[in-house]
Amino acid sequence: MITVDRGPVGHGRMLRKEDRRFVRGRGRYLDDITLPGMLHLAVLRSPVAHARILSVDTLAAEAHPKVRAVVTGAMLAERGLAWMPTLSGDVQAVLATDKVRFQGQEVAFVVAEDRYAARDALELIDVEYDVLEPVVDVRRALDPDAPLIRDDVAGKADNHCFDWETGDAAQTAAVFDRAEVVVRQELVFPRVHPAPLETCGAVADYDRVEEKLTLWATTQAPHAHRTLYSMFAGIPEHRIRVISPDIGGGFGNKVPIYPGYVCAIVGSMVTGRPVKWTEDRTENLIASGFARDYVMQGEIAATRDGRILALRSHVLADHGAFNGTAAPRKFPGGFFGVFTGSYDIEAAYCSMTAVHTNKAPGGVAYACSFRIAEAVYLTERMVDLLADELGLDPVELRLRNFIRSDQFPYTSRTGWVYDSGDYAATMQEALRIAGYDELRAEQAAQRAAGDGQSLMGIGVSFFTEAVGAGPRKDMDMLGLGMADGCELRVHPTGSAVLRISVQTQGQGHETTFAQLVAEELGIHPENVDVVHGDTDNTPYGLGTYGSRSTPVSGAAAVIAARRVRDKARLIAAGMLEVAPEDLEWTKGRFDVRGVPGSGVTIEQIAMRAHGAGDLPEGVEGGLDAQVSYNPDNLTYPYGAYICVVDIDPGTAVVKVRRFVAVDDCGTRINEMIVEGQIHGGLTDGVGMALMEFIGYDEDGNCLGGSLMDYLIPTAKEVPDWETGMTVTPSPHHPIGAKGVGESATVGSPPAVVNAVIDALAPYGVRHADMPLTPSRVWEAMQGRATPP
Ligand code: MCN
Ligand code: CUM
Repeated sequence: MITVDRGPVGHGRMLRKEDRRFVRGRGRYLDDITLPGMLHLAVLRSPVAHARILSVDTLAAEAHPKVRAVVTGAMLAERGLAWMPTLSGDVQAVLATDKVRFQGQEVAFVVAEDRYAARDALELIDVEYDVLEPVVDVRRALDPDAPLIRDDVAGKADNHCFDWETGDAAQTAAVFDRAEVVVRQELVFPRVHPAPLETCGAVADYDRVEEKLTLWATTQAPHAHRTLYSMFAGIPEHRIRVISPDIGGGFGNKVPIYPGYVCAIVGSMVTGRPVKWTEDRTENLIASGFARDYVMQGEIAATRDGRILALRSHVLADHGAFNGTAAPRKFPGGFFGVFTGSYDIEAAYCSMTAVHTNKAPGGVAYACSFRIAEAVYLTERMVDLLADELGLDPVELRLRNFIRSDQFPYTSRTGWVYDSGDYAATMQEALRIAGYDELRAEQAAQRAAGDGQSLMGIGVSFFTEAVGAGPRKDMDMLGLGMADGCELRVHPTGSAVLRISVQTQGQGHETTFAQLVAEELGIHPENVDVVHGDTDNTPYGLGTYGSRSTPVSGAAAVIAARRVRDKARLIAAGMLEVAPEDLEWTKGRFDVRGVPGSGVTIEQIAMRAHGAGDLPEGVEGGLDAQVSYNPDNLTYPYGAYICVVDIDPGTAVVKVRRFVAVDDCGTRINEMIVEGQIHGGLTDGVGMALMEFIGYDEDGNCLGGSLMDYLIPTAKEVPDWETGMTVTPSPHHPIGAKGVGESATVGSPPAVVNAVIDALAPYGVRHADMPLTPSRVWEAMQGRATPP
């Protein structure tokens, strides 16, 4: 045990506890799990985007000497398991029975003695397809003659998925009618993929004697998954244990339940042996949860002198073949309604039409804050377009329209209650770090010199997120309320174990959650063990996504520690024979008020709580607390980002020269971890803005099926990040912390795009869609619009 040093034991920069095992290669990821007698599962996937299945012949595969089972959709259908519910109330085929609806869709699976045999046997399965015309272009999905994708749904006659709206249409129209200036632009946020380093996988072990299923799975939400497996497969919930081991990145990709997990479970039930399934890179990219894929019509209304009056947008959303989006039930468009952004405006309205196409299901993944990434991109591009129209500096236009610090809590025009903020201060800090005026002067000088060697662009974005879903009255997933829990136990010797319902995929929870408890109890974070990712050993909660761990489970941890402290006070009072009110807490000890050193430490109290002798009247033994936290509201982190790019006019290659990010996520538990989150998110943002893209050809073939085609940025493509911070605590979180895990991914794409468009101003370019690859930038420089 670490000796207690009452120095800065709580919040602050602290090296990550989990890195001890990660940097020594001692992490235990899904693929490290090997059980005696374990079999391997491989999935046969559709080579085409849309086809009727005429027949599936598995005889040759079954005859393979190492094959133990071959399962088709028809076999699952007999057990009522061919279709499973998605997180947004649609259904998705586990294995196709009638048709395949996207390239890469699961058609059959093989369980064999080893992975190679399983893969080989896939080749022996003969599927006869009657290929149908696919729906690839989202804009044509609702055409009267478009092929019908979801003929599995009774009565369905078109590819419509859902409609949704928010804001006041009439009031917004009235404001637009009288506005002096209106700017319109279509913006495409293309389909991208979270592409975590570790792909998805599962090891299922069904014990036929105990009738108990143990499932190791790459899931960001083990408890929610367990409940859904129970509801779907009929296994009693207490007979399912879901373990989420070390995870090599989730980024939203590991929120949904994928057919592969279900196949692994079925495979184990059928063979009576443990079964492992792991995706390869291509399977992950073409068939698991994508992100974005929004075509947005943006409109912004303002006065001539730069007062933003209203925002309006229509979104055409591509949800792929099945609506596999993970979003709270009442929010089919996620939190896109936060699209009024950081501005105090008079009116706003958004309508959304979501459609099905012959593409992989998903929709919310990749550090999205439930579609706020799309919303921020829309608004921050529209504000820049307006600044251009008005001839105003984009920073000046933003400063004129920010919600003022004295307006918080601020209710947005679409009904979101922003908890706290001082946007102007954060913007000013970013301007200071960037040296904004000097940058503009340098750009002006470059343009005046007109040597054509390089095109410098400066892009600004300001974002507000809504993270920490969420209050149970408003938010649930498939009827499960979005609360999260924790359980804290202080052992007799004063060390502690904290069991949490959220699950780290790299965010460092084993460190930051220990720090939360350490700060409240005055014990060293090294003496607080954090247990997560195991439904048998952690309290119930909905898991990690939407940057909700700190706002929800983090709050639970603080409250649990404070309850333990309250109980410790009673025990200390008994030990010192004084009234509890006469005790004074300083980190790690209770002393008699005014007499420092007179009291007892938390370790002494812990021993007493478990030890011999009487406790005060009414106080139970032990020093534990359990909390399920239902947040009052979301938290609203925000930030100001400034990006400087240089474009080579000869090759149209964009180089990101500098990137300044000033984030405000309220109180920071561990500044170093927060900075790491921001560095990662900024890298994501540069990737989306400049290179990441899941495209399809006209036959529905996925063009982003490998990391040679789906480009993700490396250290070479990104600059040294320049980060800064302001701290505006959340008033309703027990330590004032807001989530931060997605902020930089959400806030940075518009800064990069705004910078590129700014650089191209001498060419008269007004807009070009992401990803701004050299060819797209080149097209824009030639006056050609982004090809669809
Ligand atoms: N933190 C802090 N102070 C704050 C806020 C957060 O010290 N005021 C710390 C937290 O304690 C936690 C980390 O920063 O260790 C992120 O916290 P939070 O914002 O609560 O987000 P979550 O832990 O819920 O993580 C989810 C978020 C999401 S939704 C995606 S997507 C994403 C992201 O985290 N996926 C990631 N960052 C990722 N980082 C890694 N390495 N891997 C992923 O898969
Ligand atoms: Cu939307 S990606 Mo994160 O919320 O797991």
